[in-house]
Amino acid sequence: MAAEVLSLIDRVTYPVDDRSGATYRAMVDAAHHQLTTTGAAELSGFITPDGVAALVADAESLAERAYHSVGSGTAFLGPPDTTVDDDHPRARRMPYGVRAVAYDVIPRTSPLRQLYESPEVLALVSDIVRQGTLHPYADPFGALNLAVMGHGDELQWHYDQTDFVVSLAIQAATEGGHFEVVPKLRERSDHHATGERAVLDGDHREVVTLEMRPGTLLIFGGRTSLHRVSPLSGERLRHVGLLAYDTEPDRVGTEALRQTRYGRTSPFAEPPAQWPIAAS
Ligand SMILES: O=C(O)CCC(=O)C(=O)O
Ligand SMILES: [Fe+2]
Repeated sequence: MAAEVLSLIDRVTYPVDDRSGATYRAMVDAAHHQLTTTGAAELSGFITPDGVAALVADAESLAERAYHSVGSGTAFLGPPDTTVDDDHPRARRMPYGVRAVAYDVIPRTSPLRQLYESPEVLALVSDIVRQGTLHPYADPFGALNLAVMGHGDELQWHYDQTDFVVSLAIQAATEGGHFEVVPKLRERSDHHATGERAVLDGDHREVVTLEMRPGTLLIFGGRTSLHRVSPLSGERLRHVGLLAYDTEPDRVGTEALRQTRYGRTSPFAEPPAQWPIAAS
């Protein structure tokens, strides 16, 4: 099984099965440097074209397991700050619409799940991030998500609550759905949130679009770089795998977050074979 999933990876450029080799060392050094200087390490072509085809087929079959949440959120996540004006970036609410397939409903045979669970991918992320021993995130919903976005969906400008996020681009939308970033904006932020306000008001001069071509593995420092997924349109779904790791072995998310993002709070013990679940 493990050997099979590694065949999805371009191991000439990313020899994850030869960690002591010179190619691997140079590759992770370059990615670590890119992450610390720009806030993002882009491993383009990480997945081979055949591997992308397998991930697309898998994602299309998993899409019906997604929970669609629509609402409004702030840039700093968490509840709006009530001590500032409604218009302040700490208080302003912006619309989002996203669909998430939770880890507990992703079958063990899914190539996305097998990539997430492979020791080689965990080692690769650890070797690039360099924040001590990393563990797969212990949350039964949030450890691995397939984020599915379709016509009318978007994800508002925000900072993440974790230091880094690993995403795997699987399929691009027909139109829009771009991953837009203001690198390291938070490091320049003042208490008026001047920089954030400009971006929220539509000043995109400092916005860069990360390409997220299918097959790209992106390691992103989302706590310091303001980012969003721009509004989508068209028939084709945007598919991105979100692979979560933590420096602590047993941290989990809150019940409130489970309810908003996945529409339920108790995980399945084993991924359901059929969907929708037959009423019992
Ligand atoms: O879908 C993506 O590319 C990134 C999503 C994101 O920013 C998040 O889940 O925090
Ligand atoms: Fe994010």
